Amino acid sequence: MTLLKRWILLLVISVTLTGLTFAAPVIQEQEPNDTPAQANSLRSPGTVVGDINPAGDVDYFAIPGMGTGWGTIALLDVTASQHSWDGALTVLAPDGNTVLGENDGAWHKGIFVAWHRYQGRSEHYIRVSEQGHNDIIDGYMLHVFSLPMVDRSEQEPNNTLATANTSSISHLGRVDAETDRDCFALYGDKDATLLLALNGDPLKHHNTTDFALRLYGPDGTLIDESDGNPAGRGEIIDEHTLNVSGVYTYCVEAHAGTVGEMYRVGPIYREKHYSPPFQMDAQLAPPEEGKAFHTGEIMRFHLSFTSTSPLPIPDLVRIGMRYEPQCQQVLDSGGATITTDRYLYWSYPQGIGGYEVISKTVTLRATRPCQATMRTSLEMKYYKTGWGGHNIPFRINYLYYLPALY
Ligand SMILES: [Ca+2]
Ligand SMILES: [Ca+2]
Ligand SMILES: [Ca+2]
Ligand SMILES: [Ca+2]
Repeated sequence: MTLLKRWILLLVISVTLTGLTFAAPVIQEQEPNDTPAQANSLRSPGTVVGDINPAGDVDYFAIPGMGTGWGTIALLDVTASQHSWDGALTVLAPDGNTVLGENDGAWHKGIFVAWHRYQGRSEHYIRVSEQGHNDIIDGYMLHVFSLPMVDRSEQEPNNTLATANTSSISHLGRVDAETDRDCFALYGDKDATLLLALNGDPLKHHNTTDFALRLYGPDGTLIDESDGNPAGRGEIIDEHTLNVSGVYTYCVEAHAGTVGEMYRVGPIYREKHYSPPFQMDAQLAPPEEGKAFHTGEIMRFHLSFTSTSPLPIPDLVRIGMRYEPQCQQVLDSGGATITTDRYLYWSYPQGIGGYEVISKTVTLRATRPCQATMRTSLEMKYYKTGWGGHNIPFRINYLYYLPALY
């Protein structure tokens, strides 16, 4: 597959991804759901409410496998239960048997599993039960997220808020010494919710490191932390609502354990994956609103990308434009770094700086009557994501249709 085709494929995936919201309705479990074969279907992201009742009940939920580039985070909230609060949560492979992740740690509402990679596209299973199988949970709520896993490596030095790595969707890192601290920065809007999840043993190496996860606000003060789980387990900061817009930093530390053990960490922002804020605009300079271009006429296509956060966007960023070669001829590509028979791309292999503005103008000639659409695209490799962009329809007509003269 050519690079371009891969990018287009990635873009298609990403456009679907960007459409995800957490607005999916809360569903109620339907018994019997005691085996993988009886599992209730659950959308992802999704929420289901149910009971472990009678004692010994187990509940299976089937979630769509998203491929090995994706992973899952699940949280079991048992605070509504009048009986046991000892929930157990297991993520199972499509065979319904292989355990991918289990009880990675406790949070203040129950138990969670974080950042387990799907085995493929077949259905996977999430199992809810009670830890001793000897009590009831009368009211639990299970939240499930499916997210791309990019596992960007941390880049040292990143020990301070000032040297934090730009947060991607997920990171693999290691605490190299007891004094090592790994920080990741993201831009958050006021009133947005942030969930931070850390898997303390992503490679299943029986880690003995006791990790801690801390969140710092734009003014550098500690605003939330999770450090309650034992060695080899995860940590989670759930649904933290951001008080102001600005740069938030989360840091991973270890206060005991084996030097060099790895963790996986990443944010869920507004109930989906995080990518940086930006604005993209496009305009086709037409003669007048609603009027068509004439053959031979010059068409000017303006597009701009504006980063609206102070954080740099690392790694390859590619801005693109599609035109219609059947009726448009490119006279000036605006310095495009890649041109094909239908697309122009401007590539920024080292990424884009904070608040950077990129503006391009492409000059074309209308060559033939047609009705078509120009389109913009944006790809950000660091976030394994992109954006479908604008669709700008246009028409090109002959100069005049004269009535027949007799
Ligand atoms: Ca049940
Ligand atoms: Ca059941
Ligand atoms: Ca490190
Ligand atoms: Ca570090």
